[in-house]
Amino acid sequence: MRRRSEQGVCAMSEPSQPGAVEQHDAIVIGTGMTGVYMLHRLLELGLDATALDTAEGPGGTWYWNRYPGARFDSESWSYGYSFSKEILDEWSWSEHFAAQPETLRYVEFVVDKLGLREHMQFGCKVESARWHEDEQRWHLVLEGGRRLSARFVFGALGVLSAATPPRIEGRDDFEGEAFHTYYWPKDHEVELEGRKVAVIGTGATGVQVIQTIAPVVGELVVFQRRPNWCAPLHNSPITDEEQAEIKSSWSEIFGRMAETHGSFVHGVIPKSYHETTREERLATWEENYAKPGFGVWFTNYPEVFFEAEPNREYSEFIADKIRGRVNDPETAEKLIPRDHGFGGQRVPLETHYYEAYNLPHVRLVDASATPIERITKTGIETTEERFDFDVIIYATGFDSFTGAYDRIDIRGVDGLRLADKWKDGPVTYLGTHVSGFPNLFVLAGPQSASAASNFPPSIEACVDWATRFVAFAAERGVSRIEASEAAEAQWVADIETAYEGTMFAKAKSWFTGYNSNVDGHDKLRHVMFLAGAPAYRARLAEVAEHGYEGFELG
Ligand code: NA7
Repeated sequence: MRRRSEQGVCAMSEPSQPGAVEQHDAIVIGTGMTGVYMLHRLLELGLDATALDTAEGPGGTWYWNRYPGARFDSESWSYGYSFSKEILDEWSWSEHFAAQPETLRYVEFVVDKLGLREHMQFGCKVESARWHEDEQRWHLVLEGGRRLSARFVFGALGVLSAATPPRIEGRDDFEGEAFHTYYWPKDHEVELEGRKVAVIGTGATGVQVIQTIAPVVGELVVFQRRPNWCAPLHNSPITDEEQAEIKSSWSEIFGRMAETHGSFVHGVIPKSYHETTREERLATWEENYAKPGFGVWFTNYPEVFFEAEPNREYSEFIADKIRGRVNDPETAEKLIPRDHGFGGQRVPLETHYYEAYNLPHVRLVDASATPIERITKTGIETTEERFDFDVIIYATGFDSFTGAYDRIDIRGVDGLRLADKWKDGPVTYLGTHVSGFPNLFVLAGPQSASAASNFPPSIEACVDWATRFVAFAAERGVSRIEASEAAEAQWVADIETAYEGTMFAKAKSWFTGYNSNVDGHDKLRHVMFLAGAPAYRARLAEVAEHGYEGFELG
């Protein structure tokens, strides 16, 4: 292991000779929230670490998703890193739910504050990563042929970073502007005013785009295959008094988040549904519907998440809200999900989303009843109608959890391909390691608690745990870490069990790794740790305390 030089620049990070293999102790792939924090911790340990990213700057999700209306659904002040008091003191969020540009600025602020930029390499697309048993090192090849090698590789690829445009015939024929929301153009302003625009997809992204562009465009047609349950965000600016209050309450805020199932500031109602009257429930639900953030989802009676009748009653309460906000009853009914109850899929939070359908130039097309058949030169053709558009926006989601890993040719012991091992769904131990892939840390990814919670606290938990593990390895002279097959099998079995009986189990959404646009992913997979963030952190701590049980250390 190599210590940082006096100037804080890693000797081995300097540009290598043409054809040479750039050597590091550790390589982090990705410079989003996870990669930034992992890189910081590795440098703190004194390792020679570098972070690679395809993008031209840090930020991950917040670098790419520049579509109109992109913003948090978690409270801004609950989303920042908690590890540095200085960062908490120096950064002030302007809104309770910040928009993408501000969040990107936040990540950049953290990167510069921690002096990480010089350890990051942008415009670097990792094409392959191979484990070399003889050297006990990973070898990476970037697009263009550059080669790097490291003892440890940290996948900080994000769970929603492999964007999936729809598989619709004729997509390349369209002569207007068309893009997936993740790849919203950064080099020019997309002209929307007065234009005919189509949005395909009504997940959290589609909802944010639709509500934002509806008042601006000339004509908007939304192609909805299945509706989601949406509820109001109630965003507002943070006043000076609120700012002062937030800044003096960090320990209470993070303390509360540490206790809740999903590391949000919103916890369940500590009372059984069965001990309440309908009047009491309605009063509570009305109150929550009027409050900001995810309380409308999480601050509920526990039975609403697990039992059919309480969930049906709550879903009906929300359905009535939709009926009350959409003028045309037929459109309102189309916007009410029938195939899953409230909370079974990610609940998009919205600002006047439903009211957008009351605008005379906005139309909702039920793409289940009249499916899109093809994209033409001038627009979209369904089984019933032809539409002309200037712009088509694909808000069609991601190949969640495993997609970003599948897109890199990752080969472990004996050339085993990770994409092959994961072809029927991810297989991990602790959501951090994969048997057959030594010294590869899969951070905040499949089968961890990350996506089942407010990301940053879970990211911090994962990264802190990985840091401790690497430090432990360094102290003991351990150069090879591999999850055992038995521990991995048990973890996967536990993950599967936790899905049973939950509302998520049957939902066709990214929560179950479902994606109709990816071969083999049009089935439900077990991709998340659902037993809650506190249980996840406890399990990680337990494994560490027991000398990293379940790992083979060499
Ligand atoms: P989502 O939530 O996966 O939503 C994707 C949407 O795109 C969803 O409504 C899909 O309908 C629709 N879709 C996908 N393919 C097609 C085709 N071929 N035709 C019509 N409609 C299609 O992704 P988001 O980007 O909205 O959100 C991802 C997360 O990012 C979000 O939850 C936040 O946490 C951040 P379907 O429901 O599959 O019928």
